[in-house]
Amino acid sequence: MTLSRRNWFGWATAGALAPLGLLARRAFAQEAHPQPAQGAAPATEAATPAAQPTGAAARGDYTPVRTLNGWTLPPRMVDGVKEFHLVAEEIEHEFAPGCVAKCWGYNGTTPGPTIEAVEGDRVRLYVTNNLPEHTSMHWHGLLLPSGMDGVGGLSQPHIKPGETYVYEFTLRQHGTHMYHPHADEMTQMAVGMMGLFIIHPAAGEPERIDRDYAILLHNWALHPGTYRPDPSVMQDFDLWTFNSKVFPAIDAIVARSGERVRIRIGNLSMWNHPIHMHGPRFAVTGGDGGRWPRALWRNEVTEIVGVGQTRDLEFVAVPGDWAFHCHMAHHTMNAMGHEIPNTLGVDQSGVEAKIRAMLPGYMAMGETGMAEHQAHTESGHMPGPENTLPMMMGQGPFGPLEMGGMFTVIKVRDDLARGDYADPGWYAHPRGTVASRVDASTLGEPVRRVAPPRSPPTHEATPVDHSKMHHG
Ligand SMILES: [Cu+2]
Repeated sequence: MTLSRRNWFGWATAGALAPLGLLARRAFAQEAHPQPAQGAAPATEAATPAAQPTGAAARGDYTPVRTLNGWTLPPRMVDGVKEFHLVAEEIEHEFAPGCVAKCWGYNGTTPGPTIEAVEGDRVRLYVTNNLPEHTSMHWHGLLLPSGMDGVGGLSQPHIKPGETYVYEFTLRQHGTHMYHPHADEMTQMAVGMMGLFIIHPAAGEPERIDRDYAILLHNWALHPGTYRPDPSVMQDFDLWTFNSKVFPAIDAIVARSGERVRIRIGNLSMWNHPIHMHGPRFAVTGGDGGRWPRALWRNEVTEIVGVGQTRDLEFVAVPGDWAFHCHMAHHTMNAMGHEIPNTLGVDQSGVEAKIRAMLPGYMAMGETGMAEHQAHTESGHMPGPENTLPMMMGQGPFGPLEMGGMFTVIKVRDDLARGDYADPGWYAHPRGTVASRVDASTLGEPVRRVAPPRSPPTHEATPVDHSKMHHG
C-alpha cells in the first residue's frame, strides 16, 4: 500500500497534472453511461494510477463499452494492478420472459460480466470454480505468457471444484476479445460460460467513439419443455442469442443522429453469423487482432462473424428504426422445431379434422407460410410446451415483427442527450417517408415473364407439357 502511494505520487509529479484531468474525464464518462455494477469503478480507479503509464495524454479517456443486456465487472486497484474476480457458477438465466434455464456462467450471469481495461494495464484475474466439475479460463485473443493461456492440462492444471486460480499479465494490445473455459469446452460453453474482454487503446481512438456496444453471439439447444441446455447438439439449436438473450428481450441499440457508433461482436457459438445492419453502411474497423489500419477498413452492410472471431463495426448514426440481425433466417427464430414436415402450399383441411379427432386442439400450420404462427400464438390458439418461446415474436408500430433470436433494432433520434441509453420508443417518420398502400388497379398490367397460373397450385399431380417449357 505504501509502495503504491509512493508510485502514485512519483508518477503524478513526473507526469505533471495530466492524469488528474483524464481521471476526471473518465469519472464523467462512467457516470454518463450507467450500467449495472459499474458504480464502484470510477472511485477505485481514481485512487491509483495504472501500472504502466504510457505518457499518452489520452490514456484512459475512452467511452465505456456497453454490453447490451449485460454489465461490466468493476475492477479493484491493488498496488497498481487491476484486479478482477470471476466466479464460475450455476445460475438461473432468462432468455426472454417465459423461458428460463439452469445455465453456467460467471458472477451470476451469462455471458459473464465484460472485462474492460486499457492497453498497458497490468491485470490480475482470479477465477473461482463453484461448479461440480473442473474448469479453466482461456483469454481468447490475448497476447500473454503461455502458462497464462488457460488450456486445462496443457498450460495449467485444471481448476478443481472449490479452487481459485490467479492469472496475471500485462495487456500489450487493444481490441475486442473474449474469455471462456478450455476444459470440457463442449459442455461448459454450451451452457453459457463465456464473456467479453475489451481493451481500449492507450493512445486513444483515431476517431472518437460516442457509443461503444458489445455483443457476444451464442446458440443453445434448450429443447422445448426442458430446463437445461443440451451440450451434445452440434447443429440444430433452439435459441440464437445476443448476450444470451433472444428478441424481443434484447435491448435496443440507441444513438443520437450523427454520433459515431461502434458495435463489437464476438462469436462463441457453433455457427458463423452474417450480421446485417439496415440503414447506413458500416465500416469493419477491427477483428480479433485489434483495430485494423485504416487502409483495411471496408464498407459493408453484412459482415460474417465466424466461430471464434470478433469484428468491430462502426457507423455514423442516421435517424430511424433500423433492424440489426443475423441474416441466417433461422437464427432470427426462437425455439425451432427441427423435424416439421414442409406444409407450405399443402391444403391440410381434411387432415386437420382427422388429427383433431384424436388430438383435440390440433391445428395444422404453415399452409400459406409461417406468419400465421405468431398470430395464432398471440391469440392463445396455440399453447406450446412449457418453458419455450414462440418462433416469431415482437410487436412493431405497424404490426407483428415475426422475429426472434438474433435480432434487435438500432434506434437513432435527433433529440437524444449524449449518453442517454433509454429506449426512445418507435420512430416518428417524417411525412411522406413511409411505404403505403395504393390502388393497384390504376397501374395497368405488371410485366411478367410467364403467365400467372389459372388456379391455385395444389398437390394433385399435374401433367407437365415439356414442349412448352422455356429455358434461359
Ligand atoms: Cu446467425
